[in-house]
Amino acid sequence: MLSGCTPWPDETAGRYRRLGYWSGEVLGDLTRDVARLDGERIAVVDGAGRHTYADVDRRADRLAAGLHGLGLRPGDRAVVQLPNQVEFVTTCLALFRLGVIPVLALPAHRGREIGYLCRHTGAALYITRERYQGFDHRELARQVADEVAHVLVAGDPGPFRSLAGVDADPLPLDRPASSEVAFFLLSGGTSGVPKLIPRTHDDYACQLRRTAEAVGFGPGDVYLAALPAAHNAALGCPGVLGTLRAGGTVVMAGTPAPDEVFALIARERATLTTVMPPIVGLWLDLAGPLGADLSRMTLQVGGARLSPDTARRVRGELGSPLTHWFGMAEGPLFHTRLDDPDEVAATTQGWPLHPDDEVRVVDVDGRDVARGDEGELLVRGPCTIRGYYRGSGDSFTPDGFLRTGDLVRLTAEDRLVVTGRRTEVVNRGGEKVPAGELEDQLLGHPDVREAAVAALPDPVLGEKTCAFVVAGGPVSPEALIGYLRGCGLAEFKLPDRVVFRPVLPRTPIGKIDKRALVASLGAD
Ligand code: OOB
Repeated sequence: MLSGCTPWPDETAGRYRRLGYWSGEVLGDLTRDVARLDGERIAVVDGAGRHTYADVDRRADRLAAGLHGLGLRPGDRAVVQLPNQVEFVTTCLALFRLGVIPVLALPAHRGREIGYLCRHTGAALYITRERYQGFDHRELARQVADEVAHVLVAGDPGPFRSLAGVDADPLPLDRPASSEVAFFLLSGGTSGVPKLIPRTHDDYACQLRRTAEAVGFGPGDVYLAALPAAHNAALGCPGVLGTLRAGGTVVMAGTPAPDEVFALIARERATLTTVMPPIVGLWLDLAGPLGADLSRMTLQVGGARLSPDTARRVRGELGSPLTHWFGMAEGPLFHTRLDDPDEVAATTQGWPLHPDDEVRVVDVDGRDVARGDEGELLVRGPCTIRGYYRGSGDSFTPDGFLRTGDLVRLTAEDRLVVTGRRTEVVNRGGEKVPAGELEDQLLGHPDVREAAVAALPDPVLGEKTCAFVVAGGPVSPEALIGYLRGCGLAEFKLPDRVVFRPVLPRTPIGKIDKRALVASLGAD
């Protein structure tokens, strides 16, 4: 396994293989069979058109050969920042085939995150697109150009190399081992800078297979990618990669904005999509007025707390089947079944995805709590990683359980109910803002003496971000936001509110008392 990553113990890996959970499949092969047997079938629909399995598969082979010609070799890393377009798929497939490991950045990431990812992974390559949602990504490319050997740009490359121009006759390439790292996802649940999550071919193929089974997804199905494909929820639950594995069609939406997606759902007859809770609320409000019929599309909802009331409205008002998911990029997945009673989907996150997932709920001392009591969720299983890339801190127990940082309880039927969080992350409707990362950035401002970031309740997003600041000079909220933007922080990490305080309250052991800070807002 790639150095810096933690393999599963031999005995466990052997068992997962013997039981067929890990079947030796590699992700570069996802499109092979359909491309050969039914090549004219549509694999991907995006703003540029309809792309067949044969086209996608051929382009991936040619890109892999072109990258090989640039000197890329198995085990190299490539930071990939592509929005929902066919190049996301062909690039990932090409890298998988070559054994080069994509590091999947979100389109919203900016210089700070991209620079960190390039440095931390020692990436040889940065792949992006010319501009997206008004932002010129070649600007980012300029900032990281010294860190990587090559920059490839989809669209007008400016001073860089064009992604489309990397093209060569296919080469015979060694198939990577299925136990090897296929790609890196970014953590959403941990505090501090995003941790890198090495997902192997074995564990991810297992996830793709089981998630497709869970939602009854097959070759006749059409998946609408409304969230960024680089996020685990849209990538592989079954998402974009699981759809290709099943022989279905992926429809790439640029954004989950109702006017764009409602038209796509109707035109392409989408049968499944994944969204985060605020989008469900938006769609509920606008489907009627915009005359959209979503009743033939299953809604897979997860990423943040889904209010029971919103969940109850889905079947009644949209007529769509609803499945409620708890997921993490690290691998743990729980979900409600499509034949569960509506109330189960409204009030729980269901059962673990895999029959061999081991689930514990523990107190602060790591002891199992009584069923029904709240504690931290620990998970171990065939789709859950055993360590982060280059440093796991105390995120895993000595016997390999991931400490999720989420507070949960189990119902009498062993279904999961998420009740809160132990780690300091603000969950803005599914977009995760690590409090520590934002605090560190704020403290970099010369006029900020102390900073504490906390979540405030929000009717739309569930939570929003509030920065409490002790100023050491004349500084305004607008100036601080401008400063943070200048640091190259992704837009979704900028605080929704900045509040100045003369001092920050402390707990008896001297930690900043964020609960008291949030409570104090009511008194303003
Ligand atoms: C998904 O993955 P991440 O890695 O962006 O975020 C994981 C965190 C969890 O630790 C938890 O705090 C929160 O997101 N979360 C939920 C939730 N689902 C995730 N909190 C409350 N209720 C839920 N249903 O967010 C993700 C990955 C795959 C599928 C779905 C979501």
